[in-house]
Amino acid sequence: MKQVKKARELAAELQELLNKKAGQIFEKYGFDMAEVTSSLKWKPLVLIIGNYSSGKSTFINELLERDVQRTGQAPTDDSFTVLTAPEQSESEGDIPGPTVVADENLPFTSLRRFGESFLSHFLIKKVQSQILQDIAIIDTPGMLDSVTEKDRGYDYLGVVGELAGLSDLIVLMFDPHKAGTIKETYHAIRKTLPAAVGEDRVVYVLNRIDECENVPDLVRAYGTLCWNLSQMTGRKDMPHIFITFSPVGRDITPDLEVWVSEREELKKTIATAPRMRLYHILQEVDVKLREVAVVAEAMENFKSRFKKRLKSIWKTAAAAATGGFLFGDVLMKLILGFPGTTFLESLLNGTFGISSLLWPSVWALVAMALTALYVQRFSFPRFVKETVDNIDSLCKIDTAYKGDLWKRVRDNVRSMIEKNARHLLWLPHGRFYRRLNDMVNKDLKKMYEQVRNA
Ligand SMILES: Nc1nc2c(ncn2[C@@H]2O[C@H](COP(=O)(O)OP(=O)(O)OP(=O)(O)O)[C@@H](O)[C@H]2O)c(=O)[nH]1
Ligand SMILES: [Mg+2]
Repeated sequence: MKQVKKARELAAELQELLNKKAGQIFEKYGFDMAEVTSSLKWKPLVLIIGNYSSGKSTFINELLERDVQRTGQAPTDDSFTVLTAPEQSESEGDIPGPTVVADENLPFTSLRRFGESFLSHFLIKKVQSQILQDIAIIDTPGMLDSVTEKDRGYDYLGVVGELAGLSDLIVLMFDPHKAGTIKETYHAIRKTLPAAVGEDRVVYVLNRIDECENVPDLVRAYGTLCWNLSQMTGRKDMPHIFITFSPVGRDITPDLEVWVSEREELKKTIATAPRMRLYHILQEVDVKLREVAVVAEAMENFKSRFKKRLKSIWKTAAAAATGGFLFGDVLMKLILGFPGTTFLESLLNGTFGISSLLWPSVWALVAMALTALYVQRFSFPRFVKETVDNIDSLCKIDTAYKGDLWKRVRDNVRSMIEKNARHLLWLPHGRFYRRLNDMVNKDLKKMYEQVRNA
């Protein structure tokens, strides 16, 4: 409870910091602050996915200390159910999918794109329960090898990926019978999860181990799961796998007794979701700020390169203006016979007066104006085109991580320069860059520290 309160305070603090220090910069570069802060909405989410009948709903009922979700040996759930506690004035009940995704105060609006057929398999279930005051748990239909997308009528893996992106913890549940390759599981982990979320939010569970006949049987199931996971995730290290079973209503033999505490550990891990959420928000904000900082850096390069080019153009312009000043009227006199006495002549024969400066000044101004026109009409557009054609030269990539950041923002930078090059020359990109870096290195670091101690 204390952790939840702390999490809320920190979320508010982070929101304020972002608005105050980065709001203006995001706006100038056309980034959507709401995209970052939308994850601050609502409760921490725990997503439970896995094979059918691996015991997802049973585990949820155990967490809620109530029989809320239906359980059974055959594939039971065919819906994505978000379980949460009702607000103080509300009573228990269901909210259908279309209403859920239409509610801007909930984080599920992005699920609208999965269509009617999905929405009829999506709902919020409000249930009185202590744990649901602080977190929301999503129960999902089990993964089945034989079921194709067409049978389901919607993009199941797409939905899992989207929900995984919103979630703070993702529990991936297997059971000993199906620890082998399950194509859908494979796709969900390999393709959707790592792209949408970091590996640190995935909790692996080998469930129903009471059904193993003996220890060798369990070791084999565990080994198979490890092998398959390493194939799927491509990780060199093995993540911790919780080895558990549901003790409710079962005889706990001496063999099984050692694993009871593992179930408790798993439950404790679920309860850390609020703190995990803060980590994730901080990670997301961190990445976003670094992305925008890369944009600022590229823009600063764009601006300073143009300044350099302008400098050499102005040198020529100054020479042209001096030439115009000294010899413009000489040329005029040669061609038009006018003015009678040129500026240089007036200096030599001692007739110099203020009026002698008239034509030299006019010619100097003409030279300057022509240069300005040249820059405006030819030189600058050419510079913009050259930059756009060679956009990667704007960012110095010294680490693979920076390369990734650049890849994500490069198209934004290109289109900003194409559309708004002139305006960009007037923005203080260097200052923006320093402020963003400061936020990452000082403010966020301090917040990471606070979360760690929360
Ligand atoms: N022996 C044993 N049976 C379990 C355990 N956990 C769940 N079960 C049983 O396994 C069956 C499937 O459990 P569910 O909780 O419905 O599984 P699920 O993963 O929600 O299944 P779907 O909703 O169909 O994907 C039920 O009959 C449960 O009673 C366990 O740890 N050990
Ligand atoms: Mg179920």
